[in-house]
Amino acid sequence: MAEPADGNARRKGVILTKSIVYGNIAKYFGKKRDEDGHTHAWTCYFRPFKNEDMSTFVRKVQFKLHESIPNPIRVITRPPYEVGETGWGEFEIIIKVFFVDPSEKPLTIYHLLKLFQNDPAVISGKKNVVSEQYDEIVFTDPTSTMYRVLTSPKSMVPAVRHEPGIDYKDMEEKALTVLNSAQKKIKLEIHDLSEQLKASRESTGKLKDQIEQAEDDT
Ligand code: SLL
Repeated sequence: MAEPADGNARRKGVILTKSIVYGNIAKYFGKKRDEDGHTHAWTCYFRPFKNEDMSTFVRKVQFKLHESIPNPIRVITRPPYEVGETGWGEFEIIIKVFFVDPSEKPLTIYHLLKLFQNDPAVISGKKNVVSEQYDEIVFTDPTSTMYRVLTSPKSMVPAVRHEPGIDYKDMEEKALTVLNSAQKKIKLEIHDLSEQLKASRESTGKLKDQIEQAEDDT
């Protein structure tokens, strides 16, 4: 048998993970639509937890919808990996993720499309329903090809959209200032609490002495 080509060789002992989020958002129309009886608009999505470009290692994402929906198998080949539809009912969506290296087994995810929620804000149409899950894809002994694309700077570095007029540096600094002051506040609170703990330990000690004294006296 021929030696596998370099890209197919497995990196034994290597484990790489990618954090993902999948699920759906749904919006109630506020009524049943006359023409088709549809009540909701929804979007089902598969996306990175961090803002990275998953197309470096994802070849395509297939969403298998309910048969009552025209064209129920939707294949999305580039981000955002999502399907938007309208309808009236909930059902299970099968999300299948194919990787750039075909020898990497596709990942199958089952997501229950959620449209309804017993919450007055949702029922009145003021709030959307969001049903999502966080998960991690674990690549064990990835092939050299997968290793390369999973660790490429393009897939690791957050793809921040640099909108003109937005000062990201300033936003980062402000966020850091908030974090620092929160940290200081927590430190102070811990200090206060440990003082309180010391004081109550002392008073417990005193009480114990008093009890012992009282017992001796009887
Ligand atoms: C139910 N078991 O009965 C489920 C099936 C199917 C939802 C729900 C169709 C939309 C369209 C649609 O919303 N199907 O006709 O495009 O609740």
